[in-house]
Amino acid sequence: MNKKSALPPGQKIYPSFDRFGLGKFASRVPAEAARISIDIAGDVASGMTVAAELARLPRVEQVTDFHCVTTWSFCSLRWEGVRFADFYREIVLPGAAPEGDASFVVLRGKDGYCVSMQLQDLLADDVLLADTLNGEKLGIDHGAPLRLVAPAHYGYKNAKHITAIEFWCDSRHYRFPLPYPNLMDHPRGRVALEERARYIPNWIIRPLYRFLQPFARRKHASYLRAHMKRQQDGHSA
Ligand SMILES: Nc1nc2c(c(=O)[nH]1)N[C@H]1C(S)=C(S)[C@@H](COP(=O)(O)O)O[C@H]1N2
Ligand SMILES: [Mo]
Repeated sequence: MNKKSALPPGQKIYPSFDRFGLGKFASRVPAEAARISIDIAGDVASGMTVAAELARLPRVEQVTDFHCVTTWSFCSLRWEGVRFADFYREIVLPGAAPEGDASFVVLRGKDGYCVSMQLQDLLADDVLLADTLNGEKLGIDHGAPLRLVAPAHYGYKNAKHITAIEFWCDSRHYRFPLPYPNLMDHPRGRVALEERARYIPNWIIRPLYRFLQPFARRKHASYLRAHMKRQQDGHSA
């Protein structure tokens, strides 16, 4: 269900929820996305790889809206997974022991994408590591096997295909995968405050992103179709 009221500033409803992202990642559909495995690294006492432990955390279900920085929104998505806060407190803290001020978090995807989040934002109640969307196992289009769901933050903070999460004391080891990374990646990216980018005013960013949106959409759709076709051909061969 999609609704028209109470959208955050500068957002418009798009009628379907499709695979989307930076143009540069459209062609990088991960080949293997069945098995969850997250490397924990950064300024930690000991690195670790998390897999089966996730199943021990309480599962939660939530219905939230999704807002892409390029101004499209889709409302009422039903996600299931575990709270990031539980993952952090039950698994990361005891297992990896991050340094006290390691609050600059970098999430990395199997497609090479990466994005930063602040630890305080990740610990919010509505931030999930999700493996299920609308009652079905996450597909390759929406971030299989596991993705971040942070509804208060723009889509680009919601990393898909998560393969590593790093806890750093500063941003030295991080570069957002766009030219001018320090402009296009807002340190927090909160939707309600329209934190789309740094320094550039929203009256410039909104029309620019609105213009670019259909190109990114088409590119992502066409590589997804090619991927699905390859898979089908592979299975029937
Ligand atoms: N790994 C990865 N995560 C990503 C992206 C990406 O290209 N790769 N794109 C981001 C952007 S810009 C958006 S809007 C959402 C899109 O999520 P969807 O493909 O499930 O619609 O994923 C975000 N997370
Ligand atoms: Mo986005």
